[in-house]
Amino acid sequence: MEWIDLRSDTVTHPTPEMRAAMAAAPVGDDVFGEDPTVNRLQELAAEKVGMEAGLFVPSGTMGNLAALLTHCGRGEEAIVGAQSHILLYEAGGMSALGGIHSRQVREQPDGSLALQDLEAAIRPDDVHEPVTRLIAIESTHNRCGGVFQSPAYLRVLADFAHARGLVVHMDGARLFNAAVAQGVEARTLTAPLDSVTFCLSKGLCAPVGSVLCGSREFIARARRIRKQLGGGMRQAGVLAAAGIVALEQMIDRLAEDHIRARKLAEGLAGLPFVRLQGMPQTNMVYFDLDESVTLTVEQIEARMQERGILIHADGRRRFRLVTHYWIDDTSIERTVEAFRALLL
Ligand code: TLP
Repeated sequence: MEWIDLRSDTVTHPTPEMRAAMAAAPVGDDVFGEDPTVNRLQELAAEKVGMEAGLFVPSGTMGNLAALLTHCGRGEEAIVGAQSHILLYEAGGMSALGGIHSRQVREQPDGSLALQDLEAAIRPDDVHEPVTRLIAIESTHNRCGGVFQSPAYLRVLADFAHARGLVVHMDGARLFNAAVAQGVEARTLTAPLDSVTFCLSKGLCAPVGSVLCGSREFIARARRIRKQLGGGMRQAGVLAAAGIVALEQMIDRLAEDHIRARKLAEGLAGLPFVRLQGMPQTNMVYFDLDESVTLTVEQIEARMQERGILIHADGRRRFRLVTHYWIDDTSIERTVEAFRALLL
């Protein structure tokens, strides 16, 4: 049976071009800065996001953590979205490992952080309070439905933060989904910001890795933090080689994933018991099942699995389905049909 795996775009496997590039990659010791393939990936990444330098890291989580530990000192505060991945799904790394205090601001339905909420969250200069240092923004925003932030908003956010002596870090795990969905270059979104992490291993299909980008001075400091975290890799060029293919060949095709997510959402919206969170902007379809459905989400997951479809519940009645390179038109039709057969 061929699996249809809609649990995440993290399940993607490397393409044949990536495997070939990995086999042929020239390598060196990257802790010494001597791996030519890693260096090429980092330069390419920095160029894509309009920043001076990049740092190859094993995961999006490490990229975000290294950014926060580089920008913020112990007892300082990072303003994060209440639904953000950094806050909810990174095992509290910033506080556990960096002593960084989080201040949570509720996202708007479009995933943005409202400037008036940010203004209210910034601490005054008062010895009782932590020092606000950073604002983290997520785009695309996972729990808000894979929604993206516009270049105009990001510019305003950066100006707002800089005028108050703060920095902006973007968790851009799916930055290129955000760019492709808006028909803009990634750098148009990120250039005003202070740092960004993006992932090579999600919709872009590389097997491992993310890149943290920022100024040359910031990345030099982040490099030492990566070493502290155990993320200094040696002949990592075999991994970076797949990342280069990801950046050179896999960005534009993300548009296909967005079209399929929309088709999936339209198909599911035609079923009476489905409440869509909204029409997908990128590759994520979030929906709730109404109370008329008597099966639990665990039973639904198991029955779908019997039909060769892997899905992931995200709450008592909520699912998130994610499209990616290994999901084709037939997968979408089969999934809608399976939901219909199971629940009608
Ligand atoms: N997200 C995963 C799970 O952790 C939830 C997924 O399946 O979507 N930022 C964002 C916005 C993410 O969605 C993720 C992964 C990360 C960071 C972390 O990336 P990794 O898994 O490489 O550490």
